[in-house]
Amino acid sequence: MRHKRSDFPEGFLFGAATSSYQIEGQSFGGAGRTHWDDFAETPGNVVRGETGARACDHYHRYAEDLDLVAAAGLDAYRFSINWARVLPEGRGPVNAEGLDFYDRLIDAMLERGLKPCATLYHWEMPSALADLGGWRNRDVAQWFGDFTELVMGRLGDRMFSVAPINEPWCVAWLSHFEGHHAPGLRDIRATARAMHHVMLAHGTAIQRMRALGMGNLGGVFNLEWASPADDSPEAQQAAARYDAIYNRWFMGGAFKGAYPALALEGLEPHMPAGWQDDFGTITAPLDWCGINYYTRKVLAPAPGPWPHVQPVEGPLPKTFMDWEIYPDGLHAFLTRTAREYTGDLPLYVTENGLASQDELHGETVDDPWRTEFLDAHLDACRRAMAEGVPLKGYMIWSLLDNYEWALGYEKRFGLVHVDFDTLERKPKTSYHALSKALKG
Ligand code: PNW
Repeated sequence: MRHKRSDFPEGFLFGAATSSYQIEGQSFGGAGRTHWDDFAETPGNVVRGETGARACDHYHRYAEDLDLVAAAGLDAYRFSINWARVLPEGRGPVNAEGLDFYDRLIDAMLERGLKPCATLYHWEMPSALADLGGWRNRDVAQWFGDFTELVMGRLGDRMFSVAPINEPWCVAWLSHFEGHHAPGLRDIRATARAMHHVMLAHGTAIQRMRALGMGNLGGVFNLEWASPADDSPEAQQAAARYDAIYNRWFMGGAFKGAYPALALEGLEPHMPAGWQDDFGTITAPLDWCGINYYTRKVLAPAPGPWPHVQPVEGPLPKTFMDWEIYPDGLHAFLTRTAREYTGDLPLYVTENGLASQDELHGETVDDPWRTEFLDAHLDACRRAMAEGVPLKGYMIWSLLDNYEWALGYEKRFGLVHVDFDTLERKPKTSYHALSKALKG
């Protein structure tokens, strides 16, 4: 790597991120079903119909995985707590084995000197609650609040940081408008409800954790830079609308107590009654803001129904996800977020990384593109910090190759290669490069 730890301020946090459904193995330890099991088992939704039933078997191999985090010289581990593992029906009876698992997992982090950074919802909606409407049902905010209180009542004293919900855009828009993630809906009314209820659930969970006396609470938002396809006012407008739906809805909700007009123009007629009265909860004060950044989209106007915007092929080199590599977008988001939304609030990059087709040569897994990608994005971070942005840490998605949702096990984001037949872990060359940089 071009970077080393000493290029960053004292105390800057380096971490690796994962999520429960993508690595643990949903079939182990008495976990309940989630809407991802239902979605993945429905033909046509996921490549080869793959599910997270076994995934990386992290449920049984977590000690080995945390050894890898620690041996890399990383400071923090971002993980998620699986709602259906703790509450198989989403509410009611607790699966003690599930709660015990997270208890052991967190102690294992602390034993290795790693800071536990938890997410409470990385998309494991229990099927029993999905059947009641999931994110479309306003009650989801209280169900999620109750789950949060239960889990943090047991584990809250050992957390470094907590965020309620990973990537509200994916939870709401990608899953209810585009239909690419569970529950796989393509329905504007469901979308408007999910867009609002996900923010209400976020604020409710923050309030419940404050009531327990917890601190260092944040939000994790995925941001995607929106570039107009050309200079025409129509393309500029299309990009601005995309930006409003994808980015500004959630940032505006959490930090300004308002949704952007360009998104409301299509969603307002479908919003649940009384939505304007919920901002007192939605803007519950946060201690930090997390940004997950991967790429940008190039956008053109589109005929047909609102939002009249479509992504078009961009000119930049792409990752194995077909996502353009655009580190300038990370710099732009860090500066814009601080300037327009968060001011002096600490920012973290909570996910950044790429899927690649890595090359196996015996014991070596070669992924020079990952090292290059991380360096380019660390450059973007340093530029933003030099301009005064209070960025406090950077986390890589992901520690392990894992279940990449609708794309199954083919898209590999890990610093560590996983053989999905033997489940053997092999650190890639990027892992070794990072480890050297962090120790140097
Ligand atoms: C994030 N999109 O998801 C998630 O937090 C991870 O669980 C996931 O593995 C990672 O990024 C890589 O995909 C996203 O379609 C999934 O724009 C899809 C999109 C964005 C983020």
